[in-house]
Amino acid sequence: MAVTEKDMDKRLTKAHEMLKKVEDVKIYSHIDCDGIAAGAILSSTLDRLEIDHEIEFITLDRIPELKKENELTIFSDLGSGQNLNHFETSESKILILDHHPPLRPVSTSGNGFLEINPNYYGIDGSFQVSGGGICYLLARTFGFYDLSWLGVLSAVGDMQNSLSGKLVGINEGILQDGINKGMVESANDLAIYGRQTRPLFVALSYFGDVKLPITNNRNGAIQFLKNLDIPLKNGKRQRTLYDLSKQEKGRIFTELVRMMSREVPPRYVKYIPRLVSGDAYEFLKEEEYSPLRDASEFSTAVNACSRHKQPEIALNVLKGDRGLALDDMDQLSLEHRRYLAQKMEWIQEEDRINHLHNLQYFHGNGIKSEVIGTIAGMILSYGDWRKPMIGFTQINDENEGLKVSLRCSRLLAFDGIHFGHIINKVASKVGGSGGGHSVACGAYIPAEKQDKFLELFDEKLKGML
Ligand SMILES: [Mn+2]
Repeated sequence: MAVTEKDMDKRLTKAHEMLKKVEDVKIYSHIDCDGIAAGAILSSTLDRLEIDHEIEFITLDRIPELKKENELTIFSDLGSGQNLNHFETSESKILILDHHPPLRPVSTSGNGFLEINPNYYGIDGSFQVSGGGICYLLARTFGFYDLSWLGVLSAVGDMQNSLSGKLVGINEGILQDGINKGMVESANDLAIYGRQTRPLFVALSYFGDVKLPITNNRNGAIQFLKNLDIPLKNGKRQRTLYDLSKQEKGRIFTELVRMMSREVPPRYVKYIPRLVSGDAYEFLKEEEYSPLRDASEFSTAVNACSRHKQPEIALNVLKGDRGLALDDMDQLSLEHRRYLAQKMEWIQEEDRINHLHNLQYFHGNGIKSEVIGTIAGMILSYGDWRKPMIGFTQINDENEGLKVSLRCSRLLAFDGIHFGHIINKVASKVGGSGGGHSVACGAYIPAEKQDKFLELFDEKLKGML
């Protein structure tokens, strides 16, 4: 008998019943934007049900050392891909709410072990629903529709909309709940980051995927806007994308498409509109021109907290604290930007980007492993956008191994390349492990295998780009 989405609903009902019976819960959630939003949804749900709970944000490598201490243990945005045998045999009830590819067969559930994962039902967890989305589906069984905006943030933070330019599948239903509640608005817009907070010419100068004459060139971006007869300021204030009229956005769209078409090989031209526009999600209860108003900017702020190992700050903001926690979050965002700028400068001052035939890479000696991916993405616009950019750095002070992060233009993914799958294969050939999205992925490898890893990766890409 085929399993269907209805069977997932049945499991959600079971999870609902499970929650109603417990008094003491521990939540382990993944320490990234999706995982923190997932934690906020669960914690808000348990608060409202008046169930005592603790929450801890962890990296995947912590799972083997965790011990059962509570009546119910919930794993959110993680757990499906990890061995949990040491939990299955314990007295504690286990609930897994994850969207990553599952290790165990769908039939494992029973005896207080309940795993809810969309991949069991033919629903792709990489773009149809996030970890936070699954948690929201559970919250919704209690009627907590107002938590839907967190499900939208989870999906955007997990880059579930990055290839299609919009939220689809279960994500779209969650978005609709947010719209119905008057908390979220969705509109097609220019796909330029920094909608609320960045002066328009700055935002344009960071516009990525393909290197353009305005890329990393603020004066060029100012001239670009002047040529299109688009004012830079409203009175004294710099305008942001949020201030532009439909007509102004239309002019920018046309000009960006024209500019890009000149830069890319002909086979990529058909993908360009997808790079330049996409749906934007606005949180209507947040202040205008604040980073919380835009889903993409909000997810960056949450990531700044997680990358500085302060997920509780983001959790408090997500649960509604707009006082002290928000001040702390702003401060961390500022530190985060400073750190990135400093490291970017360091890479560029001695031209630390190395080139192989089919890829480019840099050694981020001393760059925190939490941000090596972000840096790889930023440095891509200074290298060759036609090839993936790979960054290496030490996993941490105690561990000799290397963390590897890859970023590339979305054009390569539109053309059918999935770097998450490739890095998984290459990393395992050198005794490491890896995976992730088509355009953003990573791996852990033994330090002495770096050269071999690069050689195999370069070889693998031969004829693909
Ligand atoms: Mn996730």
